[in-house]
Amino acid sequence: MVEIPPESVAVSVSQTPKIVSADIKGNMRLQNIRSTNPVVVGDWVEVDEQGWITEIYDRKNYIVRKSTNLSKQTHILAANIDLAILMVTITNPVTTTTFIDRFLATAEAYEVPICMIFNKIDLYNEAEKQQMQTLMDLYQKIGYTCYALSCLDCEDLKGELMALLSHKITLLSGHSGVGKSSFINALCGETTAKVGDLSRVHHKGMHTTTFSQMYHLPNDIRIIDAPGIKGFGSVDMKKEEITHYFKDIFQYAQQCRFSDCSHTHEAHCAVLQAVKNGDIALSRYESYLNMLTDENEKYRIG
Ligand SMILES: Nc1nc2c(ncn2[C@@H]2O[C@H](COP(=O)(O)OP(=O)(O)OP(=O)(O)O)[C@@H](O)[C@H]2O)c(=O)[nH]1
Ligand SMILES: [Mg+2]
Ligand SMILES: [Zn+2]
Repeated sequence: MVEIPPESVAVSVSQTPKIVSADIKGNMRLQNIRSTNPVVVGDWVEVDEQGWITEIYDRKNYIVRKSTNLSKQTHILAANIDLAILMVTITNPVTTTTFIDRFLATAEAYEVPICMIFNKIDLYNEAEKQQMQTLMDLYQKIGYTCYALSCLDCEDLKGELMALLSHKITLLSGHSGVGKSSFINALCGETTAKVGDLSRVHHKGMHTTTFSQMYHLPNDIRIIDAPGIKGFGSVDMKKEEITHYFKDIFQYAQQCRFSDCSHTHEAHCAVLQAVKNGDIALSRYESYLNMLTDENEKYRIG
């Protein structure tokens, strides 16, 4: 079996896997018409001697990005992921809790373990540091491991992070400009991934990393630098299932009087009561409502 990197490109640091160029034949594209990209980073495939991909193995999971047009097509970001890291910044750019919670819910739906990295701590003033700490406390309490660092200087955490990523395929996600490529460079101590100019961060639609790419780092670390994402979308996540992917809300949802409670207006709703008591953070509840009422968005479970 040969591992084929995305778009026939892989970048290898220190450890050198055999890299081959390969492509798929037209008829294979047709077998998977709902996806704009039939072979994605993280896929395991068979390749013949001519460089044609003859088989794509079943994916244990995959993450889909919101389609930018109204067609039914989806764009798969990556497959066979062992860990998803969400990189978050308080400023430059702002990462909203709605975005964070959508990402977490989507990854939960795929049963992909998640951890969060709050980056650019060197830039924050006292108020921003406080805001970051509040968010870290919130997400750590729910059960997500959080790290706070600056890619400009993260030597102290490097060992721990390398151990966390070791022997795994990790998807690194977050808005454009949060520092994903910088993080990969910091980990491997080389300028491997192309880093954007900070002044461009606010210009919408300008992504420095434009396609998903897998980096092979020492310690058997395989990390996928995915382009900055604006939002996650998918189909088939039923409205009544959304609470399943909000761990903090789910524990209360089971105690509601009505089994089909939407947790919006019903009497004896344990979720509404927990929000009132401060046991569920308001931002989390708002993200839940946001997903619940988002008629135009569809969610997909892979
Ligand atoms: N001050 C500061 N700047 C950082 C830090 N991490 C990254 N940057 C800067 O932020 C800008 C964007 O970094 P990138 O690594 O290109 O961001 P990205 O997430 O890969 O962006 P896309 O490829 O567009 O998705 C660059 O100018 C980096 O030098 C940090 O910890 N502190
Ligand atoms: Mg990048
Ligand atoms: Zn309820």
